Amino acid sequence: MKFPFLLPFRAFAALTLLALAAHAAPAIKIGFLVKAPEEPWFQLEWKFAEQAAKELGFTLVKIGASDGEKVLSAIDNLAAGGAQGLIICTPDTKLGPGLVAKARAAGLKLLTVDDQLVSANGQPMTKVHYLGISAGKIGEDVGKTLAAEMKKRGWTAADTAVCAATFDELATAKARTDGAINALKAAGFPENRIFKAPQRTGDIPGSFDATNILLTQKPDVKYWLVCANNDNGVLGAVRALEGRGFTAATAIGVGINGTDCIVEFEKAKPTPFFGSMLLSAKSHGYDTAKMMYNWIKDGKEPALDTRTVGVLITRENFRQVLKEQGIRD
Ligand code: FCA
Repeated sequence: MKFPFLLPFRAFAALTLLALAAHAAPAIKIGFLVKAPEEPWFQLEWKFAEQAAKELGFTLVKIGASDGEKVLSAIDNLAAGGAQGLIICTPDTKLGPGLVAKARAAGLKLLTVDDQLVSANGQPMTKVHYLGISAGKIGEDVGKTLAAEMKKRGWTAADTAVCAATFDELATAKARTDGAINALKAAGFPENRIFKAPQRTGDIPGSFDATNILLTQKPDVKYWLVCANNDNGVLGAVRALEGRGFTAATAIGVGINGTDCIVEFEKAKPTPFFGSMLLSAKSHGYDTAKMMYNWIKDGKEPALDTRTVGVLITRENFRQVLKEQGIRD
């Protein structure tokens, strides 16, 4: 070794450089909290967010939280762990103002996805960044699909009724079923044969129970058309219909998400689950994660309100469309 006296200096210089590098670019950490981690839709959102994390080089913290208390403690944990941002589909949109205050106090940038926060008076919090679906339009497409399929089969309005499994406490859900009902009415379906089955919870059991009550009240309907907030809403209704002997030949259901109905489409025998409006899990997972990353890294604020579209999938085309969208191999 020629200049042994230089060693301590070199070690010092290397350490200083490392410290400087760490200071110049703090590791980016982003939380992605979803309300129902067991549902395929949210698993796909996470999968695409993870893809962004890998490509851009940040840490993604996935959190499942089914109630408000869990959301608030998740924010504390994220802040303690050095996160700078939170993407959230909250289990309770009415947490709105409290959630915003808590995130701000914790120094977290906030981007809401899927479900928009509401203020104390129930109005959407339009100043909080949000990426969601064009709920009314997608709902209308559900209604148009149901009306077209009914016409194709030659069912009369007198023999047919609509079961709308509703979850009106969630604004995006209400906009979807309202859109479907409006499109059915616009297609000439009589309003007095459109029935709402209000769900107590936003999951499959919630719509199963609600639909069973409706079916008990309307035993004489020959054919049913079904719409709901999402695939799970239609799935619950379909299971209730099957319990009363309805089949793919006597009931038509059209869901929303296109991700939670794949198993249904893969069944050898068709069920009343006719189709679904496939949403873009990639936009909701990858794009939101990238928006948050750019916001933290370069101060590039995302658009306040972004809306995504849906495309109809059925047993006929789902394999091809899922492949095109990178959801299935
Ligand atoms: C809501 C629904 C989900 C999904 C998402 C885009 O959160 O509950 O199933 O449709 O919007």
